[in-house]
Amino acid sequence: MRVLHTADFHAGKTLRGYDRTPEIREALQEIAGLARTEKADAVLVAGDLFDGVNPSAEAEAAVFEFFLRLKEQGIPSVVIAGNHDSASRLHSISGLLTWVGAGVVAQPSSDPGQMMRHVDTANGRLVVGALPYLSERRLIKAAELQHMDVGAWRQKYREGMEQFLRVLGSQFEAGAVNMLMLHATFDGAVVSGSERDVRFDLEHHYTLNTQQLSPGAQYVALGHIHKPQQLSSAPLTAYSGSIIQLDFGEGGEKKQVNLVEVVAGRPAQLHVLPLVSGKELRTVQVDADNWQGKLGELQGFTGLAKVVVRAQMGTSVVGIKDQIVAAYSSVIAVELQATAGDAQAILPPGQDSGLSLEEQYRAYYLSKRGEVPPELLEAFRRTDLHVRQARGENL
Ligand SMILES: [Mn+2]
Repeated sequence: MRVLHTADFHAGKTLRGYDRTPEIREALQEIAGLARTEKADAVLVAGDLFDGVNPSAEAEAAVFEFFLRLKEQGIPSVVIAGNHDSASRLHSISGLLTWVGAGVVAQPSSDPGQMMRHVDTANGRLVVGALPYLSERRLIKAAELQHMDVGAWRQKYREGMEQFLRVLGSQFEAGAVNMLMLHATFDGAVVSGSERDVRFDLEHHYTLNTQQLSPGAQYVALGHIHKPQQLSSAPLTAYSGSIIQLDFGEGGEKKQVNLVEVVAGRPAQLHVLPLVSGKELRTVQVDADNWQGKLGELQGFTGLAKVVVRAQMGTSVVGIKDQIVAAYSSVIAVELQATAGDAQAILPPGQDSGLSLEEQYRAYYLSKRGEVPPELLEAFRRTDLHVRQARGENL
């Protein structure tokens, strides 16, 4: 049996106002094509089909077209909701999607049968324990939080998830190919570099361990982390990653889908199928007083670029942004970076500096009192992180 695993489409994604949906649609067409040419018996989609809970019509068209293509090719699929998806919206169309052969599990259930999907293929029976994204907030009641430290909170999340995984594993069938699929962060996962400080995010993130996975699973299909990677070989566990480079942190990253070759009762084999759709993302660093020369590398660049301008003390940066954008059509973002002592180089108040919240805070502190003490910066980051988590701005 051949099972194609993909995830993290993020249809509807915009990057600094630039709509990525056409590229995502093209990548989905590429994947449907691979499913046919690689003779996949089934396709697994491990969450984050959409970038937001209220996707654009174009985003919906791209995703629904994908499932229609699979249907035309006679390839069934199993789908879970990710943290970016609206679980209730996906649930509301799950009945319709069943008609094109897509078995959707949008919400976790106390009844394990509701989270199992069975696919009878020409090459045997596939059983998938499908656990959609489960927010830590939903798992741990708010009332409990006030009396628990963060470590206990994380432990509780792990135990709760482990219970779900154990129950799903108990539904596996002898004589069938058994797999798990979930949308979560695992210990040891390597994240893409990011515009935001994802390393910090991960340290404070709720994580699972591959040792918590049912040994009966012949393959564990993961979604959530955008950098494709294999996490463990027993059980065989992997992220397929996002299908295009979604933000500048993923710039230059090779994207892929995973093809799993497996028969009942035997170890599975994982094959990487590279994807070629989607624009390349690139970040270029230049100095404010000498930006023209360095930007030469963007000549003929057909991807999307971000330019980081390092501003020296006393250098005027007013107008640079407009000049760069006018000169290079691939540039969709220009950021100004002030190093210690350069706070005054930032644009006059009221203008969009292009700095992250943390950079703005550092610049502000610098202009008032000097270098930010590390503990204070740490506290600021943590607050910012909690605000973003509360908004659901995860990975
Ligand atoms: Mn994602």
